[in-house]
Amino acid sequence: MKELLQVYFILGSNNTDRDPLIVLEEALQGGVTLFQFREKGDHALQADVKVTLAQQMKELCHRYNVPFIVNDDVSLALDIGADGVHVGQDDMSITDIKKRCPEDWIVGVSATNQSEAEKAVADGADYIGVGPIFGTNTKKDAKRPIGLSGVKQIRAVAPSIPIVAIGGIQLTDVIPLMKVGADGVSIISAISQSEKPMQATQAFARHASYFHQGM
Ligand code: TPS
Repeated sequence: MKELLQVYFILGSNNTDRDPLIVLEEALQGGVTLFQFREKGDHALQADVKVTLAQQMKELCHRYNVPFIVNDDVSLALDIGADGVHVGQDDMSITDIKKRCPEDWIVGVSATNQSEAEKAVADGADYIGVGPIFGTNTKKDAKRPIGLSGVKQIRAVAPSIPIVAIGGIQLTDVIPLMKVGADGVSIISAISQSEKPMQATQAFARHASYFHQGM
């Protein structure tokens, strides 16, 4: 799991002005290790159109052997045969998801503080998305940024759960975040808004794997 979290890319149709399938393919070519489909916010696709995009993104990810995770929408994830879901604190509980989902599903949850992280561990989450680390324009209802020290505090009470850091992350943040206990980084805009998503992803992948191999 920790290896899969190295470069965790998240994308929805409104995170780019380009064709999201092209942006996703370029990112996959650059070395995304895990992908999350997150169709939320202004002009988010609904119903059939959302299902079709999810299906196409899943097929694309699988062509690159990258697991496909759905944000929040457990029914959609089950319907299209996703590899897991990511939920927030206000979404379906890990316990309820585990009752409905295949045994090998990857189930992740967002955590902003130590108590949310401890609960995620107790509930059997496969990983936690820790953040927002920095300010982010991508998520409208984002909580207050927790910084590097927030990751350090969560790592102290949850020594072994896989942690991915998220929120306003840029390339130069990768090594400092991994030094305080993150196993990888999750990114939307630094890849989706990049003019060259493949090169941007490659650079994230190099930084993250450099750390994994023991710097
Ligand atoms: C793995 N979340 C926290 S900050 C943020 C999101 C979507 C915006 C990042 O965008 N952890 C995981 N998945 C999630 N969906 C969340 C947390 C929630 P940017 O990189 O553009 O700042």
